[in-house]
Amino acid sequence: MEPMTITGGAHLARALKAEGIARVFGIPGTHNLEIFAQLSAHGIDIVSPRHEQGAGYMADGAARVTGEVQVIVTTTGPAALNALTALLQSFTDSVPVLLITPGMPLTHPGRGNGLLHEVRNQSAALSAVLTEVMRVTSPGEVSLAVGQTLSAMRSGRTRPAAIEIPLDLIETEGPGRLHPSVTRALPGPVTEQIDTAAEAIAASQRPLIIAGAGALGAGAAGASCGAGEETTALAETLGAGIVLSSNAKGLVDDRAETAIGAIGVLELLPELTGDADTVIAIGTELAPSDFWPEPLPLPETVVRIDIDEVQMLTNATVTHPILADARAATAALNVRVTAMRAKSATAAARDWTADWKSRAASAGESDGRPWAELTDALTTFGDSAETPLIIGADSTMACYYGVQTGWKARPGDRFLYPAGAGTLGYGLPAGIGAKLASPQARVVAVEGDGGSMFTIAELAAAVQAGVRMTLIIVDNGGYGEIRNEMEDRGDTPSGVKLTGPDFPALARAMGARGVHVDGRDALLEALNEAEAGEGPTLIHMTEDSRAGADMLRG
Ligand SMILES: Cc1ncc(C[n+]2csc(CCOP(=O)(O)OP(=O)(O)O)c2C)c(N)n1
Ligand SMILES: [Mg+2]
Repeated sequence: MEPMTITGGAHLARALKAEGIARVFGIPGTHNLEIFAQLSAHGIDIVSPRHEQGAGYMADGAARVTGEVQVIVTTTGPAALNALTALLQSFTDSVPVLLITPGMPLTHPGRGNGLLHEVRNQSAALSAVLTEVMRVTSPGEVSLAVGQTLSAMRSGRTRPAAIEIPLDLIETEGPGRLHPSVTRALPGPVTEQIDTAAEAIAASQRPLIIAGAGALGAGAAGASCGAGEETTALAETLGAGIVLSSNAKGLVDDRAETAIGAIGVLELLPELTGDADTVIAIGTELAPSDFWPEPLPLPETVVRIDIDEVQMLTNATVTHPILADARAATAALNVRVTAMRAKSATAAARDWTADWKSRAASAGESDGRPWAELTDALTTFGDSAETPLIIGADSTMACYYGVQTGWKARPGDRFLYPAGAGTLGYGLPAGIGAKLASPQARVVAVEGDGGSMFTIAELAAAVQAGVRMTLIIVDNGGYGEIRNEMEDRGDTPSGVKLTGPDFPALARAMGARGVHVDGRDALLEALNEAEAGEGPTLIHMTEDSRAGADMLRG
């Protein structure tokens, strides 16, 4: 804690180390040399992504599976802006990634003088995406910025943030001390809110729980996390079904009687929510990017558990707000409801839930048919070991129509999906970050032939870091979803057909293994071989779909 007179870069590394940051994802440049020197001097590991967007997605994946703040380091201008898309993804999905970047110097020789990497207003660009952006003004202030920013990032709803250090301060010495972060404990539920909510739902006939990644809390991937057990217990007490957002997969067992599944893309979802007489929303934005069919009708009784007060007014008319930690609130609600709930009501609700579970399963199977072999292989692969399976997903049909609904996740598994921003090229780097942060887990990324090319360079980073994981590329000859949308509008598809590389050969050129497979059994065998080997493996497969029939085979 004692004051030291050191460079801004040294203040940064010292503060990060004191905050327990053991690894950063970063790319060095002329403006951040002192930062890299100090990170190394302080024993902080550096992972080398091949693009700043990859760095951001890696950090995002690592943060999602650990619930802990992850740090990326870029240089000024293009590098920081390259990371901004990834930070947008983290912001829209409430993931705590901290960007550290140099900025234009404090003492600047004038506007637009053509300094290397000059940006007119870099912090304004960051502020357009992030709510927490600090530009420091002295070397010693760097550690204060770290302490304050981490305090905010570790309290309440987690979100990404940025600290910009004017590049002249990075190498300038100045006095400063450590300012350790202070974290606000999640609020426990208010008894009165629990009591009135419990009363409202105890008599429900058709109760439905909708859970989002907020219900996972900061729970690390593993057997039981967040409010998973409590959510299942409440569903059992009520006879309610549970619908999950994409990123809440792994909160509960997809095969449980109470689990209707991650069906945010199914057209029947509004019928289900409209048929319910009570909805209990736990840690979910109820956002259009999570639950696609619009509008999503909600019943008169809506109980909402969230730690963000603003969410209480967003995307729903909430009759019973419970502003509290999901786990504690769900547990308290269950205790109260158990005391009041009639057995006959639970039995009747259970039949209603079973009916919807089977309707959703048929609809999911029908929408997911082109990816049935993929999802079946992933379920069998997941079941073959006790360790959690983490899927790094992408904005491809194979993920949102296929794996999201079809893969049977177990409690503790994870589906890292770029839901809010819907970016492309997320799955592979997110998977790399997840594996580095959670080495005991098994990691499979699933990407389309289009999206994968956005960040395929990160396969080289995975090889270098010795990351054992699999990347499955589902090839339909181009931007399949967009092609279908064009056709549905009556347009002649344009700009969507892609002549891809020889994916397995590309992987081998980067030092990874690369194979092509046909069918479920060959895929499963390749997944097992990849898991038994070292480093990353790319598995290429083709898709038998409407888009594939035209672009791949047409
Ligand atoms: C960064 C970014 N650019 C463009 C898009 C628009 N977009 C959404 S889906 C898609 C097609 C992706 O193709 P692919 O990964 O092969 O998946 P497919 O649709 O074929 O299943 C595109 C271009 C996007 N979501 N993100
Ligand atoms: Mg495609």
